[in-house]
Amino acid sequence: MHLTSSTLPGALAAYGWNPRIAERFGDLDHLQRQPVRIARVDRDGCLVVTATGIVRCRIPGSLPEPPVTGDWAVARADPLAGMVLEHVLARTTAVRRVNALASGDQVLVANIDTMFVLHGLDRPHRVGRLERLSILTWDAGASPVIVLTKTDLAGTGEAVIGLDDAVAEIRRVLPAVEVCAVSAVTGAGIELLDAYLTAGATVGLVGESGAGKSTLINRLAGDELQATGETRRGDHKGRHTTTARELVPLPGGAVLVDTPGVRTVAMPEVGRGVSRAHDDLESLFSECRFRDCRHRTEPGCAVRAALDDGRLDAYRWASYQKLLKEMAHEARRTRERARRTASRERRRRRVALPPAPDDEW
Ligand SMILES: Nc1nc2c(ncn2[C@@H]2O[C@H](COP(=O)(O)OP(=O)(O)OP(=O)(O)O)[C@@H](O)[C@H]2O)c(=O)[nH]1
Ligand SMILES: [Mg+2]
Ligand SMILES: [Zn+2]
Repeated sequence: MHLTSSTLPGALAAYGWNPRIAERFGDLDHLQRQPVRIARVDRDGCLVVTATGIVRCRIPGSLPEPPVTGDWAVARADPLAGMVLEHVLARTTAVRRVNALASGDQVLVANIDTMFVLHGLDRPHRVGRLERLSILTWDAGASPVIVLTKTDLAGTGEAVIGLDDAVAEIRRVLPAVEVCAVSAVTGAGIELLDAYLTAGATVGLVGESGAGKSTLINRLAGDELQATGETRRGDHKGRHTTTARELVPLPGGAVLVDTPGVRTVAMPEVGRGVSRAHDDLESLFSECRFRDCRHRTEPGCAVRAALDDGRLDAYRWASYQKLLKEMAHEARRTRERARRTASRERRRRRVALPPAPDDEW
């Protein structure tokens, strides 16, 4: 039997296979070469989904870039080495983080359509973090949805933030992003997520350790597929239970990507994500009288005018400025670090750099 895009996909159907993907593979008229999706990457290779199931696959050193969870690739069955990755398809979306230890960014998850950015009501609200994760998602070419979790705790001693306050603050700072509130324990609000979980869609989940990513995945899957961990008493911090990025198929045909908890969110240099989050605000800039207006005391400043007549929320403007300032600061630091790393590299050629810690985005 020839494995062609018309005779596939078998097990691939549950892992985000869709007509667009089929087209990108074309016809692989070979028994030995077949389309696969990377389900998980670990130290000595990866797990890939093939038409006939999940198998271990070798990653040859000759690949120009390492594969990441969510990648689509062509693999061949080698009589001696088993499955070997041959090449990785160009990514439709790629969530990146700044990699301070090596030059360039590092891709974390590939080919997601939507990212659920989770935050639990049992944790102090830091809207800046949700904003950064949303911007990273837009930068990747995917759409963020902020998911407030643990709504069953609202009004109890366990919740440290109010649901309405949290939603109001997100809407104020990030009016462009969708917000859903759910409880993975009672199932309340879960149906709000259905709109994104269509057959063939890939949805990533990010958030601090303990935010409830794996619990939500289990709820959506209707099965205890992913390990979950109690949060610490007192500050409700998570225990970094999930340690790898991993594809989890849902009964309805969507596939989720569970990820390890996020500690810090380092931003790449200002990209399209910021404009996606704040295009209404940034469009004011073109109305300022001076092209180089700094929106402080300049005459004819459209931002000042909008602040004065209430069209622009002062809190949002302050938070936007804070974001840009922090990002500029980080970009400087990253460039400086990259420069130092590069010169150290030149001095000590062939000394391998340690990999970046997996859970720091
Ligand atoms: N009350 C309540 N508890 C929840 C809810 N969702 C998750 N939890 C609890 O929160 C704790 C952490 O959940 P996990 O799903 O392990 O969190 P995670 O985001 O996957 O964490 P890491 O894998 O460490 O990044 C567990 O004790 C869950 O039972 C919820 O909707 N309501
Ligand atoms: Mg987890
Ligand atoms: Zn101005």
